[in-house]
Amino acid sequence: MEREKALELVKKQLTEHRYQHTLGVMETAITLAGRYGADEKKAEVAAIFHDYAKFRPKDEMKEIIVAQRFPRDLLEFNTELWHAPVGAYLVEKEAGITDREVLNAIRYHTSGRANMTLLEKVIYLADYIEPGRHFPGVDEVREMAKENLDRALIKAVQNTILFLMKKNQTVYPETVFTYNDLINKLED
Ligand code: DGI
Ligand code: FE
Ligand code: FE
Repeated sequence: MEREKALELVKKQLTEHRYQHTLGVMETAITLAGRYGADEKKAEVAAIFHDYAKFRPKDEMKEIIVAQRFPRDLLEFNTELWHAPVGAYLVEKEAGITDREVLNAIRYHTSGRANMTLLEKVIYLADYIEPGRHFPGVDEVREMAKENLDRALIKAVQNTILFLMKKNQTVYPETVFTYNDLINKLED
């Protein structure tokens, strides 16, 4: 899909702030894709649509999770996790995106998963380090992302888990699987 058409579709779904975040993720994802050899066009489309479902009503998201047989344990964890798999579903249904790699990059952009593809890593990391993000540790990950995609990704996942723990929040198992898998594969 053309960039302008995709942006037009997604703008209607988002607040202005979230739309600006989306533009940042798009630019960052294209840069990372170029740097690490992922498909830049797929990175662009996945980035544009990654938060498509962010503002859907919770009851609508819940219905989709049940009807589509997404992992039921999602319902027991932070509702913030829901927009990723629900987004992948709605982007296919409403925007006509059928590319599985793009849809999976959207689906796993919040938790990650074991055995992430290059495109999934690019989108996860771009979401974390886009220029509009301001939180402790983000600059360190930005620097790491210039050198080593996996190391930067590990740092981002670690920071996310630590952030959740400090706030006494639960950590979704898939997020822990992501972390363990990346550590196990790390070559030093
Ligand atoms: O949608 P964004 O804000 O751009 O970023 P995101 O899709 O990475 O969502 C981040 C939110 O999801 C943040 O509020 C923390 C939450 N989150 C991420 N991983 C986990 C999580 N919440 C729980 N409970 N468990 C997780 O593993
Ligand atoms: Fe998100
Ligand atoms: Fe996002």
